[in-house]
Amino acid sequence: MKRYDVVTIFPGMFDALLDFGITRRALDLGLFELGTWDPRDFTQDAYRRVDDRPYGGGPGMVMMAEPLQHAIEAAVGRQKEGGVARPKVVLMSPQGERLSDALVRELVDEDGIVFIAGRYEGIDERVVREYVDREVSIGDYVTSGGELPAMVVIDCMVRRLPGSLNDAESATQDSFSAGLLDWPHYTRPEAWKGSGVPPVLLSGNHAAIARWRRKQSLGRTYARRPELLERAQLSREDRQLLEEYRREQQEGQQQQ
Ligand code: 4FV
Repeated sequence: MKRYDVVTIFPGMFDALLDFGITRRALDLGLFELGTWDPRDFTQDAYRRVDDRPYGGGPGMVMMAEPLQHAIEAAVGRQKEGGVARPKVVLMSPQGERLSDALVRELVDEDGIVFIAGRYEGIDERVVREYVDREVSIGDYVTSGGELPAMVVIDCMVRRLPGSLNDAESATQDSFSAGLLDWPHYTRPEAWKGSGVPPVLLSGNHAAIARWRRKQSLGRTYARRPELLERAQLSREDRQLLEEYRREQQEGQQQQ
């Protein structure tokens, strides 16, 4: 069982993970536990203040060190009580390592993680130095808080926990782990708005279907994310499939 704790001033946001879909079922199966720790609960003042103006001036507010200190220490303490020898503290921030399938696979090996979900302009840097083991970013843009980014990471990890996905679901897992984009999907009805389904998918010929799907993954990755293709280990057959895809695309364009 994995233990995830989140330091957040909006604990209710995590119901989105706990009450729906695959993560809800994984929780019910006891594959992971999730706790939330609100820094406001660790304040002494009547206003339960967790933010203050930045030293050096400038816009916005910064999350104060003390409420965070007590919330982080309480979360780490809970992890150790639960048998996690060395809980990792992960700060979600745009300054972090870019989240990828590879980083998800690394993080899912941790027995316990305490996520810090910042708000405002960010958290006091001394807290980062004192407690944070890794900073992780979900992308080069700014969200209004670290909660949604933390949920993205937790969702990606929980999907990888053994027993979390049934066979049908695990299929979707493979695309990025193979380093390629996914192939296109079709379902009933066979005809929709005058457009049909690629005949190979109706052929029942599983080898031909697998070949078509691999070609689509390679071709779409080449067209949309060529940098992924550079990192993918392509077989000689893959190169042939890609050549075939490109030729078909060109022929398709010439016919238009
Ligand atoms: C973010 C990201 C992110 C920055 C200030 C929260 C916000 C605010 N976290 N990947 N991109 N965080 O934008 O992880 O406190």
